[in-house]
Amino acid sequence: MRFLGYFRSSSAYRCRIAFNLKGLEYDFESVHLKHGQQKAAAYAAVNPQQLVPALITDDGDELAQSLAIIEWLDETYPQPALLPQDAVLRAKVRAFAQVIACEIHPLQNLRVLQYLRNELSLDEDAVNAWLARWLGDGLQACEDILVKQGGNTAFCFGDQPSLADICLVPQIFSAQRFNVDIAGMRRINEVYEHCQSISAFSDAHPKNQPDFEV
Ligand SMILES: N[C@@H](CCC(=O)N[C@@H](CS)C(=O)NCC(=O)O)C(=O)O
Repeated sequence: MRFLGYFRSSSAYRCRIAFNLKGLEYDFESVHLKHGQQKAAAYAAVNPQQLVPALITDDGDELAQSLAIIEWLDETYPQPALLPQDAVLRAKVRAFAQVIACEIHPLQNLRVLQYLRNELSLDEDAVNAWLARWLGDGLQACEDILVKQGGNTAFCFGDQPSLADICLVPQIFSAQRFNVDIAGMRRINEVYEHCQSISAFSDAHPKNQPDFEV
């Protein structure tokens, strides 16, 4: 498998955690987002949306969208399962993942921040206020969902890692990176800390990637 990503991309980070949880090897190719390599013809031919990550399977199929890639991995390499057996719990895990992937993450994406800075001419204070608002509100919703769920398991939705944890950990990394204050969100911080103690999560951290830059 060829995995095309970038160390700081939280969508790629999700996939790295999934690979690690399943013990899968892959060939990594870095797509340098700050250098605009996602817009180069070679990458756009793989993913016309010009966003990372992308996965090229051993059969040559080209997959995009981190949640679709992770579900493909889960269907192709079923152990350990990343979605619960129970249909209701599975829907809750998917909903939580989508809160992050569909509602929070798109508002912090590089192209969105570039638009705010370059086309709307917002200064850094305004951009930071944008990030604090949308990441803060979004992660507060994640906190409230997990508290409502019971809030007493090792991972988001039980004692096994799932797609929910795979999405939560990179999103908390992003909040830290953008200096969004989430200190009062006890439950998501607790799950994050627990995940950091597991090598599948810690090895996937951006600082441990071959293309890491300060
Ligand atoms: N929903 C997509 C999001 C992909 C995405 O937005 N990737 C970001 C990095 S996390 C990207 O490639 N940004 C490049 C840009 O904004 O130009 C997924 O889950 O894969």
